[in-house]
Amino acid sequence: MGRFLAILGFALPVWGLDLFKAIPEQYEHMVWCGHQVPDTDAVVAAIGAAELYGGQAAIAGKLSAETLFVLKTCRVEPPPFLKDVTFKQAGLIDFNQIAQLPDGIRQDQVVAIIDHHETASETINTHGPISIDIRPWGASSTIVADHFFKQGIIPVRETCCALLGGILSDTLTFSKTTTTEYDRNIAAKLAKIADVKDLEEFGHSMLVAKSDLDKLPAADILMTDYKRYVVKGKKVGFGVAETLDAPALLARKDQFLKALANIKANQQVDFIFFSVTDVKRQCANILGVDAEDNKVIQAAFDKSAPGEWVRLPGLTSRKVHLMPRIRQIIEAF
Ligand SMILES: [Mn+2]
Repeated sequence: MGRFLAILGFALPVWGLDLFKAIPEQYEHMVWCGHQVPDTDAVVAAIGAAELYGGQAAIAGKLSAETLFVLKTCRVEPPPFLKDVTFKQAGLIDFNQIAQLPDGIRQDQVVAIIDHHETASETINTHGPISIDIRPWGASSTIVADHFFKQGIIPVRETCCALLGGILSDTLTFSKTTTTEYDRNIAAKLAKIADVKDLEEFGHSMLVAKSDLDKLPAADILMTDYKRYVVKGKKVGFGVAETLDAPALLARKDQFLKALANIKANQQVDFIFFSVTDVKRQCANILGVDAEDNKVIQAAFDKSAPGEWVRLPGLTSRKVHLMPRIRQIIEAF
């Protein structure tokens, strides 16, 4: 009987995480983690989720210059690497795709997902029902902050500042087409608590930190915001560098071609793309490395120049503008 109760006691919270009612003391064993290559939104939303629901935040890869800037500005400690954490259950932040699952998390450990991305053909599979909250908002940080406020809980000031950074990062200070009224309203609320007076200035400083890429090798720039996808069984890698100084990166085309070829060979992806996204001119500049990649670019955007950047004015979001077209083409091959 005692054993039975013990099993029951352990079994109880397994599939029971309620995103709408935080019980932090029940989930101390949990880890909250974003996609393999962390961006600011994924990192700070995981920090927020751990504060609200219990457990701890972790990261699966190196932090970007922008994320380090936000954490430093907000006086928040960077989360530890996932491998240093022991945990029983996991909450996924800012992704739902198997291809983006960090090493060290098994699909059957996942009890919650908070995200704002498409559910394509390769969404996580679990053994039981889990809590999933995916909303078409500008940032996962907005969704986490909304859970705090709806439950009448105020995040600590440092977390408010960090979540604000996550929203400004993903929406490029409300300039992206993915921005919603929720992002603006919740950002204003967070800014008030964190005592951040000038959102434009905070967002701009983040962009400057992000654009400081001169000293980085091409391969590192390519991997700073790199996502993996599986489309109809084909592996796709797609790196993005959003920058205020696009010309400096565009001039390094030969280095990027070499880096793309290396990554394609090492990761054995079927397609690889890289976009230097020019924030000033609101324009993606996409590069593929071989005939297969260029065929996809040609079909998706009706433009191609093998070995050259393909300029795509008005297209800035990998999630909304670039990846859906690429996905469509690869699915139709
Ligand atoms: Mn995000």
